[in-house]
Amino acid sequence: MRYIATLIICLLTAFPAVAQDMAKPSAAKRFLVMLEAPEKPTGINIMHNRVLRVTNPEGQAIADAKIGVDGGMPAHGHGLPTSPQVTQYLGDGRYLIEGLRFNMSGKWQLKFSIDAAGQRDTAIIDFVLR
Ligand SMILES: [Cu+2]
Repeated sequence: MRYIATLIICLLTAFPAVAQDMAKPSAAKRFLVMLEAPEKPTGINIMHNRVLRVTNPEGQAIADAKIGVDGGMPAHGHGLPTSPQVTQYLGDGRYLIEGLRFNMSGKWQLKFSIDAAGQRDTAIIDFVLR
């Protein structure tokens, strides 16, 4: 049973759907990022907001980070159809991202550049929109 559960978790985290929390270490492992599941289900071409939580590797919240949001579909060679921005710090390491919209189904990436407490790093979250 444990083997099957682990297998399922691996499959889900390899290509999670957009509707669940997605967590990942940043490229140089300076931060952990978690893109929280949307409050309401989202779909193709729906403008929505998301929350990104940033912590240090020990899980402590990072405040006062400068966060850039970029992304696109690598297989299609195009970027995001909008220019999402972090507009608000919500406390507890949580940052509000406004203006996200994905205009087709398939494999997407969101790329975050994080600048906090003299440390810079980037994090990529991959997911599939169906
Ligand atoms: Cu595309």
